[in-house]
This record gives sequence, C-alpha cells and structure tokens, in this order.
Amino acid sequence: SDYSQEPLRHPCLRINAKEPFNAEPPRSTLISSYVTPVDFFYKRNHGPIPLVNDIERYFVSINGLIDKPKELFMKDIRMLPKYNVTATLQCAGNRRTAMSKTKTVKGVGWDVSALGNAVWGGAKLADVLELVGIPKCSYRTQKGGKHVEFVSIDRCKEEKGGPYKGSIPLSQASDPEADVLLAYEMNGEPLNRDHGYPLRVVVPGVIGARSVKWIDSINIIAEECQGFFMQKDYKMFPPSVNWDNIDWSTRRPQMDFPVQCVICSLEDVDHIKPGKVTVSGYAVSGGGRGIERVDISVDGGKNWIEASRSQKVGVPYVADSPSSDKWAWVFFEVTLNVQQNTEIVAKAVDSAANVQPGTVEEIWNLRGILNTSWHRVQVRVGR
Ligand code: MTE
Ligand code: MO
Repeated sequence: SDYSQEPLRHPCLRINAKEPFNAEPPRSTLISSYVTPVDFFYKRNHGPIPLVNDIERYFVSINGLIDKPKELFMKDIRMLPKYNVTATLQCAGNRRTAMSKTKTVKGVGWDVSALGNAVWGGAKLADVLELVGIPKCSYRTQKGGKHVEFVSIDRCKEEKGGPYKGSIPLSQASDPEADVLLAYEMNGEPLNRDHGYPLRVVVPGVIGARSVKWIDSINIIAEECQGFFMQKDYKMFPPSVNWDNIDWSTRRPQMDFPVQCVICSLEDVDHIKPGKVTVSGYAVSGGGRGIERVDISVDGGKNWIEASRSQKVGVPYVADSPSSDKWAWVFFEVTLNVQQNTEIVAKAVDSAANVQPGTVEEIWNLRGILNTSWHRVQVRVGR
C-alpha cells in the first residue's frame, strides 16, 4: 500500500497509528467548540487516503436488486435538495485504551476523543434511492433488496486489498427522517480528503464504521453486507469470548451507539489546587436519543449531583425537543469544590432511560469496542 500521497494534518492531533493514519485531538481541544473544526476532527482510516482528481468524471454507481441501475455524477447529487445535518460521529473504538488496561484487547488505541460533531451537507440517501425507483420508507424492493451496501474506493488489508464496505437496512436508508446523507460538505466546506472527498455516507446515531467514506458504489442487496467490517469486526461479544473460542456468526454487526459520556476538562490523573474545579465534557447517545441527564460524583460514585447540559449558546437544551440537534452530542458542566484526593465520575442517562455500565469489566470484549463505562478521573490535590 502507498502512503506517499497522504494529506497534511494539524500538528495538535495525537497520532495513534501512522499508516493507516489514525489520530484524535487533545481532550481540551475537543470540547472547545460544539461544532468540531475539521482540523480537530478525529481521523480513522484502514488504508491510504484515496486521491480523486477528476471530479467531472467521478460518479457513484447504484446497482443490485433494483429496476433501474444508475450512475450518478456529482452534478446529479447536487441537483437533489441539500440538507445540513448536525451529527456526532463516534468510532466504536473510542476509549479502547482504557478498556485494554483491564485486559488486553486487539485494535488501535484511542483515548476519549475518537469522535466529533460536524454539520454535514449533502443529499438525503432517501432522495437518491428514489432516483433508482425505491419509494421513501421501503423495507424491501420488488426484487428482494433489504439492505443498502456502501463500497469505498479505498483499499485495506482487512479486505485483502479490496475496498472498505458496510451496509445499513433499506428501511433506514430510505427513511428521510433517519437523515442518512450522501455528504459532500463538512462544516460548510467541501469534504477534505481525510473525511471522504468527494462523497461519503453519514449514518447519524450509528457507530462511525458504517459512515463509509470515498463512495464508489451503492448496492441494494438481500442480506447485510458480508464484508470484513460487518462480519469479522465491530461486533460486541461478551467478556467470556476470547480468540480461541470466538464464533463471529453468533453476533450481529453493531449499529446504534449506546449512551456515552466523558469528562474532558481533566486528564486521567490530574493535579489540582484545593477549591473550585470545573468538570465538563460531552455526552451522546445513539439512535437519535437525547441526553436526559448527566450525573457527577466527587466520591467515586457514592453521591451524585446533576450537571447542566447545553448544545447551542442561548438555547436551553431539552432532550428530544424540536430545538435540540437530535443526532448531536451535548456538553455538560458543573463546578465542584474539591479539598482532597478523590475520584471524579461522570455518567449519562439517555432519553430512553438507558444508563452507562459502572465498570469496564462488565462490558470488556476482545475487540475493545463500545467502552461506555462510567468515566472516572483521579484528582490529586496539592497546596
Ligand atoms: N470508510 C472508508 N472507506 N474507510 C475507512 O477506513 N473508517 C470508518 C468510517 N468510514 C473508514 C470509513 C470508521 S471505523 C470510522 S469511525 C469513520 O469512518 C471515521 O470517520 P472520520 O475519519 O471522518 O472521522
Ligand atoms: Mo471506527
């Protein structure tokens, strides 16, 4: 594989792997703005970044169990109504490093910043599918298509040199309310190469792995995609499963993200002066569920107080209300008085009353995905 044409990246990013390039911003940078600047948005790749030079000749082919296969050029996609959707993308491997401290897991290590919140601009996939004769809110095509597969133009070793792939159910892809996009913009600018130029899928509320970058083709298929990242990766196994007894076929590919919350104003072990401490960070759930509450403890989880929550300045945040960005993270903040060494803990509750698990042990899995355990930081108080 050829890494000689990689784009430039911001020097503040913490590099977790060089080839393929995987990097995340520092915690404080991550929460410095509600909409994450493109430079600071985590980059998660499985191969070299493709280079699309001739945008006039670039097209996406739509094939499979449909009546009218089609090739769509950028101008065809730009002709469809344009939507801006504010959505948080989070890698299933976020917080993997902390999980591997309990027991070793396989995969790129990530601190807490393998996520970002962007305004994605593009066409709704539901509108694109209409162009090939699939009505809105279909769950099956006449020819028996039930899943929509996205195939990239990149190349990765997991696919033995083939492209990165993934799929989502047709019912979600063709539902305009699900806000699945074929995005050509990120924060009002054309996508950059790292994030999928010229065109990527954005599947709000779902693990980042399904938001396929650098789209080459879209296939309407009967069963879910059989690619590596759907069938041999990104599945949540119980703690009892190890590399000797794993049977990949027993679990479904992970889709929705569970409720997550992280303190970003403090490091894992932080030295502070006695007195007021600001505890702030992000909380986000999957499936469009809002954040009902964020609880903070200054005594390792015995007593809790509620943090304030916000998205946009000047707009009170109310989970699942029309004024909230349903696919986006929520920032929380509380000021506490800390006089002695202690453990500060954060946990969120989503609008379906899902709560995060207390410990890593109970959700440990060999691939190290979905570490959504209560976020704990140690503070050492010095005078
Ligand atoms: N799409 C392609 N073509 N190749 C990839 O390696 N990585 C996936 C997804 N889409 C990937 C991809 C994963 S695991 C994640 S978490 C997100 O893209 C990361 O998107 P970002 O790099 O824009 O943050
Ligand atoms: Mo990911």
